[in-house]
Amino acid sequence: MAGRIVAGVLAPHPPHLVYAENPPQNEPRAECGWETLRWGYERLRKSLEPRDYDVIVVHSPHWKTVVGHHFLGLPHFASKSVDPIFPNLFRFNYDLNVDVELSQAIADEAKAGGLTTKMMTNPEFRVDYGTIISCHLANPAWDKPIVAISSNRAHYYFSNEVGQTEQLALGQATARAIEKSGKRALLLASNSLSHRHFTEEGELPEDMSNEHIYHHGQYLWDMHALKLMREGRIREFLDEMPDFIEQSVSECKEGSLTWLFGALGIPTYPAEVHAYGTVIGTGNAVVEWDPSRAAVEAK
Ligand code: 2X7
Ligand code: FE2
Repeated sequence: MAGRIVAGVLAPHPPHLVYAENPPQNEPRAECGWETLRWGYERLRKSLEPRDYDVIVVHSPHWKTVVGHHFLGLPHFASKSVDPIFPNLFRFNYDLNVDVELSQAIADEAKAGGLTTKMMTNPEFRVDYGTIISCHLANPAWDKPIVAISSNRAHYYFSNEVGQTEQLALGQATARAIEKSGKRALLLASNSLSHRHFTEEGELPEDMSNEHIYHHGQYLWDMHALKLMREGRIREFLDEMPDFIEQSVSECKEGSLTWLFGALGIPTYPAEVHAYGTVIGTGNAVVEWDPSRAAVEAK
């Protein structure tokens, strides 16, 4: 049977969310915090429950590669991941399995489509915190293998438009490889939306009296982006994304969400917004696309 994408999710990775969940893998302990977003992830997990899947494919802003798109290429990685900016919040002992067969198949498909790719086969490689956090919040049981894809710097070295073209092509290659694999895949785009953030942390990180959107203009951009997602207007969103990136310093510049749109075939059906909230002033949303809705909407 042909493989398929069971869901595509915008699954942001602020380390604060894992910190506030207090999983046994993370060393620091929290009292509470960022409930709106954490409950959004809870709603996402409930929504995914009836749809079984074989593998999680995640594209992360914090594995930054200059030459081409890189893929984890060994079956197992285990180490401690420490957030370089927030070591007080995130020191996470990870132990994860990789679906190397699918990883290689996506890399091959992308290469055949003209992209530069590389498999990461260094057993000492430290998996980035974006990959770990999005995977943990979507599936805290860690009972599925993952495919992890790096964030190529084409947006930075060339332009937002060139980066976007690359990421759409990578997404399309991802979808083709999944279809040929016969596997059911959950896709995670790990980026935040608006991304201007505070430069000083309060005494207690989870003191929510300090948490708010950084700037009204950023909030307006986030609400506009979410409106387009909820109305299935992704082609328009892609047309506006270069401006969104520049004006809201959006983490979409890392390409994860554009990759997801490429993999989903630029959806025209409505997305489900499970939550929107800020973390140190940045805008974050948990948003799900269910491709089975494409058929329903087409009727
Ligand atoms: O990496 C991040 C992020 N994207 C958003 C908010 C806070 C911290 O880290
Ligand atoms: Fe980030």
